[in-house]
Amino acid sequence: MSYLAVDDDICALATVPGVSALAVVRCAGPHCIEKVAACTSRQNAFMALPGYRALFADLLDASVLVDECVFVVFRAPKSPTGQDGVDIMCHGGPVTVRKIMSLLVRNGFREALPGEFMFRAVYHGKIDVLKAEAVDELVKARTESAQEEAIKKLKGGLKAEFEVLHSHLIACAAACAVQLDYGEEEAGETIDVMTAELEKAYTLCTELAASYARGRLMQDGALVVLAGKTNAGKSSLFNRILKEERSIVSDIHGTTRDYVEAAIDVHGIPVRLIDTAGLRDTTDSIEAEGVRRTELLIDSADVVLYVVDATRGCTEEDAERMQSFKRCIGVWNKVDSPDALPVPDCNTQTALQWVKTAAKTGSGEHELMQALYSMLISDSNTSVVLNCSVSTRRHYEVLERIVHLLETLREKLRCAKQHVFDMYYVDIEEILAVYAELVGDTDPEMILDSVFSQFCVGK
Ligand SMILES: Nc1nc2c(ncn2[C@@H]2O[C@H](COP(=O)(O)OP(=O)(O)OP(=O)(O)O)[C@@H](O)[C@H]2O)c(=O)[nH]1
Ligand SMILES: [Mg+2]
Repeated sequence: MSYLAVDDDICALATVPGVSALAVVRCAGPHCIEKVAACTSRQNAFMALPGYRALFADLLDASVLVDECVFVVFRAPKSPTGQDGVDIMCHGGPVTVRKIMSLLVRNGFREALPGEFMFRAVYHGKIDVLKAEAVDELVKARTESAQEEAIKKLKGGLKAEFEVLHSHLIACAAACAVQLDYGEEEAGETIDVMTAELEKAYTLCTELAASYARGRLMQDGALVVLAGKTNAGKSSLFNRILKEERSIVSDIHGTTRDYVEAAIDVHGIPVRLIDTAGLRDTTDSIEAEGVRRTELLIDSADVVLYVVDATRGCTEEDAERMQSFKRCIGVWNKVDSPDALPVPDCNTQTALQWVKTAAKTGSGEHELMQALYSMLISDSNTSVVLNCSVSTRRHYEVLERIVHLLETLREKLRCAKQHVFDMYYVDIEEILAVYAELVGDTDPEMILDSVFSQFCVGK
């Protein structure tokens, strides 16, 4: 089934499946109002409802009561999708929802594809692609910072940055067009104007592309693994960070057998924090499996917090391990103990950053989170000050293409012995065509997969 089949009636559960006070089953399509009305106890009142009005009625399946619902009717074209629509607010039990979906499908609805309602809204010009992407980002935001960033985009923050880029491209195209129309006397001046506009476009475009590292981090988050030898205090630290007794703590070596994970917010970055089985040679097959899992997690971690028991010190084996990790912070734990040894010298022993902690008292936790944040954003160009950062791969890839085209044109302008303005004009037109893709001002089919298939069903 294709998104482009916009003339059929679609339905989907728009709320999270499961037990809840209410659930919303969303319907859209040219005949959806009469189809839903036909399944209610108040068909005539339903059909007479103007848009954005609600009606309380029984939902019936061949005269058998399915649920008592509130129906909100939307009438084209003043509707969220630009088509007729009905939001069915029913009781939130999964069986009720299943029955309603089945009833709708038997009455001519098709189950919507992910993001299909959004697609229809874009298709009918109710919102643009950038706004649809901002809505998707908003519903998927996992930290307050990510949510606030998405709100900025919803309010046109990213679009404003893109429009500045567009204005430079247009200024460049305009200078070129004037030159083409009025001859070549002022060629030098025109080249200066074009070069200046291209430079501005290039700077902004590279900044936008560079902001993707931060944007993606805020949106997708990071995987952080607590690893180290047994009894180092990994689980104690995990519980301390979570502020709850999630992992079992004991002075017996090998207490944690399988990994335990939790979601935390590190200064706005959504992080999956994982407590793992302590690393040691063992003949116990279950513990060995735990160690194997730890190693797998370490391989895919963005950062490893390698916990060392300060009362036992850092062995060569610890140091070697830590140096083999992509990104690692040494956590010198149990500094509250009278037997704690001095923290190793970064330069001589491990060449790593160490943070001193006492999971037992909470000392050093703040410094650890700060160090983790700094390491996580070390790839992001924080010197870039933009209103919004780019957080979708699609935007990033299109921006990279524009950067490349701008570089090529800049070089042509710089190196040409004789300026061929009609050739430059074709190049600028090509850049503008790629720009149109960026803002979604293009054939909907071109961006279907990369945009709408990522959305939730019911959105
Ligand atoms: N004094 C002191 N004791 C700690 C600290 N952190 C952990 N401990 C103790 O060290 C012991 C081991 O702690 P765990 O958190 O279970 O250690 P682990 O690294 O998860 O151990 P495994 O699961 O066996 O790999 C427990 O008795 C803790 O109470 C600390 O900061 N100071
Ligand atoms: Mg443990």
